[in-house]
Amino acid sequence: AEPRPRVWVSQPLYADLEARLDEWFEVARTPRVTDHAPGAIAAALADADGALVTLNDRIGETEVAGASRLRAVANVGVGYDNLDVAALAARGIVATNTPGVLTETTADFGFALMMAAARRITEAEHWLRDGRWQGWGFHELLGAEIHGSTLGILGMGRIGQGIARRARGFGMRVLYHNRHRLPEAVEEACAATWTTRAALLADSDHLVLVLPYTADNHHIIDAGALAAMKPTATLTNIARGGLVDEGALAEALQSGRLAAAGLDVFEGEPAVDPRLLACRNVVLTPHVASASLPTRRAMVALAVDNLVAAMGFGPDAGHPPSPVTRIP
Ligand code: 8YV
Repeated sequence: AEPRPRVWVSQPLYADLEARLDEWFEVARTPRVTDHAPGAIAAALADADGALVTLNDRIGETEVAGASRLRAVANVGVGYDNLDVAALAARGIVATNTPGVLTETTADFGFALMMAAARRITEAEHWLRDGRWQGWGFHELLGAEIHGSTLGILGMGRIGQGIARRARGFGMRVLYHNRHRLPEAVEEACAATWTTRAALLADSDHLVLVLPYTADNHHIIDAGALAAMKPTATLTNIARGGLVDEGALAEALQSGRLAAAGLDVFEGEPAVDPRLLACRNVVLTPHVASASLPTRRAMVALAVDNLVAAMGFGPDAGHPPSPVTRIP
């Protein structure tokens, strides 16, 4: 009999969902990538026909150079900047992601992080825990308003639209900027108005980043962009750390050029820039915006569906539900 295709699962996910892979494949499992020696991804891919990976796994030219059997890479996550899609496509390797299933959970978190930054929630808690609460203070820990303020959304895809829908219930005015303006019906459904990037920076009281990270938008929020924002504004990033010049942000937060920030993602994560750690007025979380059990399970289930289908098995053989590259 034909040997079964081999797939590599780059870190333990959910055993019951991964078990579906055992129906079709020989499965090679490894501890998470942070434990891998350099070159471990290339070695794991060298004899794999398919792979189930996460944002911990950077897969580019070097990793696929010796992967002569590799046909599909299923990413657990909607963002797939960890994959060099052009390098994969050039070798006919199908790449997939997990859009849709994490939209609402991630939008919930983005809204919470924005509110936490604006209302100084973690700063207030640290203040209390440090024993500085000596009686109710009229002037302590004053934050920025949410209701009646202007929310700016940079990147108006599924998650951005989810945040816009939430903002409506908080009585916010919603502006957005996106390469492509949304159809009028969608704009109406989330009560959001398109504006230029410059106007978005200048007019937002709270700016939220929800755009994919590409070579074109590296450090899209740099010193110049921060200088264009209101000094009373907040910045929230639940997309990718590389969108923000963290040194410039830390300086803006320290100097009072920007009121506060909420960051769930970092350029060198899991390392966090010490200049940000030194700021009081930033809420820092370890890339957890999609972290609820139902959502994480749905992401893995979709990634498994994608991998099975991309490898030519199951009911959707040849038609993975969410490819990011054109299927040859
Ligand atoms: C994931 C994310 O936790 O979906 C994304 O783009 O950043 C997170 O939801 C991560 O991608 C896991 O690989």
